[in-house]
Amino acid sequence: MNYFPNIQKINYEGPKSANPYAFKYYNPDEKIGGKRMEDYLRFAVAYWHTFTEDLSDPFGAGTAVRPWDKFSGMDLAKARVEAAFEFFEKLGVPYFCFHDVDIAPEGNTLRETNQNLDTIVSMIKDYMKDSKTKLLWNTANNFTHPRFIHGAASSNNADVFAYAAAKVKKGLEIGKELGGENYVFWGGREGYETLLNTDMKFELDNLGRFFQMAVDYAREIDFDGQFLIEPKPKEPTTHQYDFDVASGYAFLQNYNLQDYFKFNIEANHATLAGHTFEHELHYARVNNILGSVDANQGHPLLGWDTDEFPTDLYSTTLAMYEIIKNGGLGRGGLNFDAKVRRGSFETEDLFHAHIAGMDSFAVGLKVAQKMLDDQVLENIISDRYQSYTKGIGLEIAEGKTDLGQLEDHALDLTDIKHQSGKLERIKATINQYLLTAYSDR
Ligand code: XLS
Ligand code: CA
Ligand code: CA
Repeated sequence: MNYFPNIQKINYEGPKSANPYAFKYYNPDEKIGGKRMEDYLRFAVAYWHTFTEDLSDPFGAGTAVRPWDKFSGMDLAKARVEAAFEFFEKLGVPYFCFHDVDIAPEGNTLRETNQNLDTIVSMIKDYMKDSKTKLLWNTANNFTHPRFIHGAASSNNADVFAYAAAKVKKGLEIGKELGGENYVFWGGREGYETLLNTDMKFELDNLGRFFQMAVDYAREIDFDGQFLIEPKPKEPTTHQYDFDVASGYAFLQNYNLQDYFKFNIEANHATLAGHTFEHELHYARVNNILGSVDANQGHPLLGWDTDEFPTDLYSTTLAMYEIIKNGGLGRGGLNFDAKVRRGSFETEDLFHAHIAGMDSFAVGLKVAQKMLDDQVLENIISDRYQSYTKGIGLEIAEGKTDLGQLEDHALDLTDIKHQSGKLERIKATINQYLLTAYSDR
């Protein structure tokens, strides 16, 4: 069946195109910094937002009109696979991502659920044979079902711990079966509402054991996908254990898991944690734990996870700057963990949204590469830290000083010379790069 009969393959037509079904900036074969755009950006479609999301919100029913809505149960799951591969093909996207519950309905028991998964996974595998779209990552949804009311691996209930572990086991097997390049752990309910009934230390120890078992099982079945932790500070629980990259990294080091995990950084989770998107990317990059990205954006006026498609060019530029400095994303990619707004209920909006997101990151890539070629921020930063290139500064940087020596240096210091941080000039320069990157066309 043809689910998107009015839409042809989306091609690159350039910035002057008025065709809404064309890329204006994303040109897969164009080389940026010596690499094809497609290979740099490694875009992925999120199965849940694009094929299962109904656009309901806490105050209103779903609005999405989808051509597969007429089906239910396993027929619906199969229709979604057909629609998904048609969508991937038309969008020309190299990757997709899913949770177990996105692709197949749950049965009455986990045994039944796994049978449903087997049917759909083998169907997906067949479709993948004729498709260039690969699996960026899959994950277990250990948060939606009421059994996860008090958490999954951090639940007070051992049966739930076992259930969650069994779902991860199946997820790793599916990842291996479909050649997944990564496997994600988002701690949807791994946190707590109140300390008044919570044994935090025990829950953290259990989480550590849970991850260790996953590491061991991946090794046992020879699954070589990169493990990724996806931090989020709150929502659904008040306090989430993987608050941000820094706290997730401290957790991994505490439980001796740091060699097995990198991070999947979501823009909207960064801002919920009170950080910028680029802060989280930067922190991960300098610690060599930047794995993959959930490319979306939050709403500046709303305090929750709005998962909007990324259209803010300033943000995509600063994000791509970090990604380029990281040498790319390796096995990771840019997954659109983003949903169309409730008012954008038509099927075509799914294409418009992805085109907007892909074009926005393509612009970010191009502008960031140009800034790096010209060493714009590098020159500003090295100039700003120049006091550490000579004299006492050089000795501090080389670890050759002690407090006594620094006291000798400081006791009679009277004129400490500062230089301006020049923030406004820097921002004006970035605007200039943003506005001129395409002026040669
Ligand atoms: C929810 C998360 C989730 C993860 C995968 O906020 O973003 O969708 O990416 O479980
Ligand atoms: Ca996410
Ligand atoms: Ca989110």
